[in-house]
Amino acid sequence: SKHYVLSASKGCLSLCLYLLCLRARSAVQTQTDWKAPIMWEGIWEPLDYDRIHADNKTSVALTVFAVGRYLEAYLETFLVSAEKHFMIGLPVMYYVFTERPNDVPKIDLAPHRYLRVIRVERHSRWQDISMMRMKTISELIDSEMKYLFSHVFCFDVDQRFMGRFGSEALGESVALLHAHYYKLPKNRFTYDRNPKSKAFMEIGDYYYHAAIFGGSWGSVKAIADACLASIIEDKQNDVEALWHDESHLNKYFWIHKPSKLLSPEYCWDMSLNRKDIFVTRLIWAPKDYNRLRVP
Ligand code: 2GW
Ligand code: MN
Repeated sequence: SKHYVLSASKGCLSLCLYLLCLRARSAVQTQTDWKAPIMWEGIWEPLDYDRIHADNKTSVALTVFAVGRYLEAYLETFLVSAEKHFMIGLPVMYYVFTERPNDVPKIDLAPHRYLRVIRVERHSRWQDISMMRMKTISELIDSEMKYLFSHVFCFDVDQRFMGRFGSEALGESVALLHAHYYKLPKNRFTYDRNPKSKAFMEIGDYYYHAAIFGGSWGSVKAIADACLASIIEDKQNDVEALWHDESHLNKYFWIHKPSKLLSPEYCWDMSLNRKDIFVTRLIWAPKDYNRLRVP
């Protein structure tokens, strides 16, 4: 029948597109050995994900910390660019954590998008500013986010959205491949190698970047709680993991495999030049360490 011909030709077209994508993406791994997808441009269809998540009434909480000089340096660019690219079409709440709520810039938000500012104390050591995010995230999930949002995504602030960062990135637990390590052999990964630290690991699957992680609120709560417990135990033992919360996150995802991986397109360092990066969805903001890391 006519219908059959139509769907057959549609099937043929999809097959061709599929093969094209496979060819285009033959240089990168698109699935882990535990069958989690690795989201590279070309292997997924944006509208499929958008429809499913709209139907499921998915809603997303984004957490971002802007403490000390990071507030003026990065927050406005982060938020304004997120309004252009992050989870467009879904309800979103930005949770901004800072010690100076009054200095948070006023941003124009699209309908169904909200921003909440939450005061946090400013830890004197930057390592603690970074690590203790896990405590704050866990507490806020418990007191508020779990009642309002299906998913939670946690971000570093020193970055800028440049392209679609949409519902395809959502999953039960989501980890990000670090731009500097996805091409390197495993023996170059900078896991914590000190047996005294709870983050200690000898081998792993990938090197994940703590600048972005997410998942269902339950999964993110479990991630934050486990990392926090390890961080606290390290403090009691007077050790600190090599890359702080990132080391603990890598240990967690080694034991609890993430259900989805994001390619480095989702957090790219523009000073690198790689042929397999077809799009940049988010890029690292330049860092002026001398200015930012003095107290
Ligand atoms: C952090 C380091 C040195 C000086 C200041 C800060 C700092 C961080 C700060 O003064 N204020 C602040 O709000 N932060 C927050 O912590 C902010 O959200 C920032 O993006 C996040 C992590 O710090 P960051 O971006 O300077 O660390 P990176 O880019 O070197 O990130 C990786 O390693 C970190 C641990 O050392 C974290 O795991 C981070 O998630 C990783 O991306
Ligand atoms: Mn960062």
